[in-house]
Amino acid sequence: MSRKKNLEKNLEMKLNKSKAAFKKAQRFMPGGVNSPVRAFKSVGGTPLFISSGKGSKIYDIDGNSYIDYVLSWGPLILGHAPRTVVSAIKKAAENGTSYGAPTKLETELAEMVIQAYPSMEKVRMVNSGTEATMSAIRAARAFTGRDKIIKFEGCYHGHADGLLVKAGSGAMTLGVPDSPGVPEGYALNTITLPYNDIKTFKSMIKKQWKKIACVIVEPVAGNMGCVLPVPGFLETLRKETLRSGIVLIFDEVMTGFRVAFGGAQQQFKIKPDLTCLGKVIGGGMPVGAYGGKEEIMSRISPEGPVYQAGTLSGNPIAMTAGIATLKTLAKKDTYKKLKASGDALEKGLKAAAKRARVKVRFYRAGTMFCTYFTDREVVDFNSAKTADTEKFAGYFLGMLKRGINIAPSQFESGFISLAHTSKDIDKTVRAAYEAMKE
Ligand code: KE4
Repeated sequence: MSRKKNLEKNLEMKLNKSKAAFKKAQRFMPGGVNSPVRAFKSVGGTPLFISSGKGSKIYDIDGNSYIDYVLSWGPLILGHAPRTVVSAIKKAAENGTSYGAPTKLETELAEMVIQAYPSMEKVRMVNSGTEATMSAIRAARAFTGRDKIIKFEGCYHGHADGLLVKAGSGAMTLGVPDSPGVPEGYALNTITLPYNDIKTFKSMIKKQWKKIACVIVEPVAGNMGCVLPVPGFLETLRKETLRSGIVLIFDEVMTGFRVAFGGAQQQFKIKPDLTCLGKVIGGGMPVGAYGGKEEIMSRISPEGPVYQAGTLSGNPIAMTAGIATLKTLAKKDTYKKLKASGDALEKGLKAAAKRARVKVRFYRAGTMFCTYFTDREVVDFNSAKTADTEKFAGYFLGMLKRGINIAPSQFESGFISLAHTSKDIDKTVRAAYEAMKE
């Protein structure tokens, strides 16, 4: 039996109710989940069915509790069920959940986002990061009249067809579909390059710039674990796109309000033409947003001809949750506190690995991080894939049985919230040492 299976077998945890719930869920939903990563496929075991969350903790239906570093994949930077957000949602719900007509709440959140992201002169609210990136790409194609896009291997921008494309083997790195159901034609317009590879990027621009509408990038990559941009990478993207009239899109769905209040663009002082946001700006409710230069955004319907719409876009409950969240984040010392927690966790986890004599590489950008089980420097998808996923699965299960919930995949980022206490972090570091030693 594989290590993973073995570990799962002797997980001294009561998971009977989650097991039964998962069995039933699989009868009605593909894989029993509404988003693949939740099914624990890459780590084995039964996915936890959650009954509630409060602060830094989540509770499963078997009564087990966990300090949570998934935080709904990023949105819950204030922790679970923060009082201010929950009470604001309750109050707003009394007035109705959606009108399909303008409300002042949308303007309020839009103004808060634009204040935090000065590169965004105009913004459109949508319901997910996927909608944000697919709409931003459409806006870039309309603005430039060009069809091709450049993305980077290991970056994930949601599941729109043209983005489920991997690097083709061809010298032109023309895309090939990365999922059944994506037509060849879509893939051919997507060029996928290695992340952080400045040379390859520059030569591609030289060859193809006339056909390229936009470059879309995670300014800190959070979907192959956590990979930082090497010095000069983002600056080169900005310089080359500016020179060739290509739209630079920063996908800050994950980094927004996480790497810093003003996102990676504030941290790295780069001004993109368009920015995509999500996760944190909905405070746990479904919100995405895209925006940027007025000359691009003014072409979006109904101001311009580029069509994009959404029944629940900007709905009052989601706007209320986002406004309450950003108001708390805008308070003095919030990011000082978040940084202190991040520093403590990083220091503790590195020390735990050293004491357990396990080779790991730990990367962090603000409140997002990743522990890779490899001794190789991780700078792109290929180096991320040198991580030992079996070792990671053992670590994941070892943390779970010690009451720590981390992302169930080596190629995901972890997140810290304002609700995580130093006690939580001490317990996490102790558990990590024991799980790694195991
Ligand atoms: P959504 O459509 O899932 O709201 O956003 C897509 C998206 C776009 N851009 C970036 C940088 C993202 O990280 C995401 C979504 N992130 C994943 C986490 N790896 C969401 C978790 C999931 O798919 O269940």
